[in-house]
Amino acid sequence: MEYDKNNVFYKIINKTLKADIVLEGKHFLAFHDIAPRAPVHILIIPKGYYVDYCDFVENASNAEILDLQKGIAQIVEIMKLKEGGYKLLSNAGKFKTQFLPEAQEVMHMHVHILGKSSEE
Ligand code: DGP
Repeated sequence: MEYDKNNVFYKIINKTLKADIVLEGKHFLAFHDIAPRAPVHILIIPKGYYVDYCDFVENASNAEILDLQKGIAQIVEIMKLKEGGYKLLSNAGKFKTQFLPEAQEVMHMHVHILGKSSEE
């Protein structure tokens, strides 16, 4: 699937739409999900334009891939998620299951980081 710039994360990267940003790296942005499904629900996205996880891993540079992976670990640290545990989820396409009923809604690669801060 071709990347379509008509999506909200493209606007967040290009600062035409505001987001509650938690962390910015050279190649990624991490911000609070607008409709949180956990006490802590962060989205981490590459600044480069990739549709989904496979597009990202197949076409991004090693520096972009490493930066995003390290960014996830930094978010876990910053939001204090280690003690209580956390989940990582990246929706791609229209697949749904009973316990994870959402398909991909925003066609810009993103990873959901879900958990509960040990400070709460
Ligand atoms: P997915 O189903 O994996 O494509 O989830 C997309 C997520 O993006 C969903 O949890 C809601 C979130 N989202 C959609 N629009 C916005 C927005 O404008 N701002 C923020 N912060 N999150 C958004």
